[in-house]
Amino acid sequence: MTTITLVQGDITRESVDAIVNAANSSLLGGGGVDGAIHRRGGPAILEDCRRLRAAHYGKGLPTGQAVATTAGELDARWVIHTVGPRFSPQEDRSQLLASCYRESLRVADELGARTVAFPAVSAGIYGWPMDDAARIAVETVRATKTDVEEIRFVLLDERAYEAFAAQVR
Ligand code: AR6
Repeated sequence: MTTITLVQGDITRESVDAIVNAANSSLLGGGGVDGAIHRRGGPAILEDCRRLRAAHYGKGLPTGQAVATTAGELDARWVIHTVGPRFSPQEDRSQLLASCYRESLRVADELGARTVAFPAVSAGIYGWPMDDAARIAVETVRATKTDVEEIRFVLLDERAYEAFAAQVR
């Protein structure tokens, strides 16, 4: 049984087995939640990202995939970095966004993580409309078979929280 919970706040303050990062394919950090995770988690996360890049992702981590690193100084064991698609009004990229959630849960299962915190992937700098991002997130995790016991969506502001709450209700 997997439970879905919602929290309004900063994901870097959560205590869970794994925190999911809305990264970019370079894995070298950025703004938004990515910037916050690297700032608060410290340099060990970037060191791990650089190692992964050198070993496997010289061309970048493809959109829709996920990979784990240490969580550094965060109150978690791992950060799972996933690359969301940029929103496009011309092209339906929702399968790529769904893939971020599926792949992150697959990596979480490989690690043995039981509690996983997700931000609203792609719904910030990548421009995805929040209601649609919330629908895809909740529908996808509900449809994914996983050993994760708690999937916690951590939403920075009230608007995002309400969008997810409308899907979970
Ligand atoms: N805790 C929880 N949610 C947060 C936090 C936080 N500390 N900070 C931001 N959010 P974004 P994206 C929310 O832009 O759209 C980066 O530069 C934010 O309000 O972080 O997938 C990467 O390197 C929004 O609702 O990620 C990529 O280049 C959600 O998290 C690019 O941005 C996602 O916003 C990825 O863009």
